[in-house]
Parts: sequence; C-alpha cells; structure tokens
Amino acid sequence: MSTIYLFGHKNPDNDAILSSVVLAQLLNATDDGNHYIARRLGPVPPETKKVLEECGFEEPELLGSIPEPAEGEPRQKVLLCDHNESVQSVDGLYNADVLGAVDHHRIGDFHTVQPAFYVCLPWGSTCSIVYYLFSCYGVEPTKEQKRCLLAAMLTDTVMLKSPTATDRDRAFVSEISADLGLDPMAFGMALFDARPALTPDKMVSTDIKEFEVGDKRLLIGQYETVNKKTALDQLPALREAMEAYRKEKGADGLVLCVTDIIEEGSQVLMCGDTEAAQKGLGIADVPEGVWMPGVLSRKKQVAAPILASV
Ligand SMILES: [Mn+2]
Repeated sequence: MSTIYLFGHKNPDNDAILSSVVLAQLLNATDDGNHYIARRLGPVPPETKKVLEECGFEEPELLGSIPEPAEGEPRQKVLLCDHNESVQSVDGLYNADVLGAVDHHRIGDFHTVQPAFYVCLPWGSTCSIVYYLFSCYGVEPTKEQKRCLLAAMLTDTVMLKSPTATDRDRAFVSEISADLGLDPMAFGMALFDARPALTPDKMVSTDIKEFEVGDKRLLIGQYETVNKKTALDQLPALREAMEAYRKEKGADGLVLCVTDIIEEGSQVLMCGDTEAAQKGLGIADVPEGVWMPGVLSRKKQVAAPILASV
C-alpha cells in the first residue's frame, strides 16, 4: 500500500484544488490498495474555501517541496492535477515517482518512468474530466462531490463564457445543476462574489496599457468583473483614482473599461484629453460612463478603433 499525493498547480485556482480533492476521493473509493491524499501548492482561493465549507470537506494541506528520498527510502508517489509542466509543479517534482496527470493543458516537459495514468482532454476544466472519470469507474458522485465539480467547471470557464468552454462542459453543467436543483448562473455568481473586491485604484491599475494616439498619450485600462455595479457604486472614488493614475503616468487621457462578463459589455469611463477615444468609439465623455454592449476585448474593440481614428 502506497500513499499517493494529488495536487494542482502552484498559485492554485478553484479547479486546481477541487479537482485534486474530488479525484482523491474517487480513487480512494475505487480502492486499488493505495491511499490517495489531496495536497495544495499555495493558498486556498476564497471561492474554494466557500465550496469546501459548504460540502464539509477539509482543506488540503500545503505541500512545500518533495525532498530527495533518504538512502533506502521509497520515493513519494504523486499524481498531478490541472497541470503537467514541472515549472508549474511542486519543487522537487522529479524526486517523486510521477504516476501521471489529469489535466486540460498543453503537454510540456512531462515524463514518467512507468506507464502513466494520463488523462488529458481539451475541455474547459479539469473538474469536467474528473466528472467524466466517475462515469468511467461506474461511481455516482455524491451531491457534495457534484457541487465541487460544478463550482470549478463554472469558475474555470468564466461561467461557460470563455472560448475554452466546450459542449461537453455545457452538458455537464446542465446535468449537475439539474441533479442538485441549482441555478448554475446564480451558483457561479456567488462564487465570483466570494472573491474580495478590488479597491478603485486597483481596478484602474491592475490591467492597463499605454498607447500613442496621434501626438497624445492615452492609457486604456480594463477591469473585468461579474457585477459592474460593485465598481460603479464607487464611481466618485473610481474617477478620482483614474485621474490620479493619469497624472502619475503623465498621460494626456485615460479610458477605463469596466467589463461585465455576465452582461457581456463594458461601461466606458474617461478622463483627461480623450478626443480621439471619443471619436474612435463614437461615444462622449460623460461622468457615469457609457455602456457599450458586446465590448469585451480591449485589443480588438477599444484600442483598435481609437488608433484607427487619427
Ligand atoms: Mn483548470
């Protein structure tokens, strides 16, 4: 009997942790004589904490690194979840016996000594693959396991709106939500809402790029959220943060897109000299901003028309 550690990538997200927790439970239930233990390589995200708590599951313990085994000692056995590349994995990965991986990423430098337990499918989340594995083993997941799997399917695919979401993910999400009697969108929203809100200055500065537009310097920022109201309720502070950031960078103008992933559009706020931006986007600089439906891509739908306007 061996003890096998399962863990997701460093800087774990919801999918990395929940896939290892539920897969360890499935493998223990199918009892091949080994003992499977989920571990994690970093802090537990707030939405993951919430789901684990709701399900009464323990948070996996932190795994710092895998040391070289002492003389005569066996190597630690591991199974990777939601990653396969060694740079994203535990320090000292190849001090361990890597048994395989369950993953939905490109294959990097992954290798094993023995024939591998390797399940890689280009689906929207590793938890979709884990759900599929339950059916392969002929095991019906418990309500709690389904809840965890559904949670990660929804966060990893940004509520199925990401281009990485497949028909398989969509089918699993509707199947599980029907089983659990959950509205998947409301359930997913509650997960995104569990993430701490950014302060207005972080909303401005987290994802912002500078462009030269004619003889002017224009900053175009994007803040992606599932609920633009949280940002727009702080409009005066947000506008102050925009102006402060513009001055600090010595730019002429600043455009901030508060992109609502659920409503699929952006509220576009401006400050300073944004004449070209107003012309390019066909909107005015009004204090509360202008809602632009369908605008999700800064590169294609905001910067490009502004740059083309001069
Ligand atoms: Mn993933």
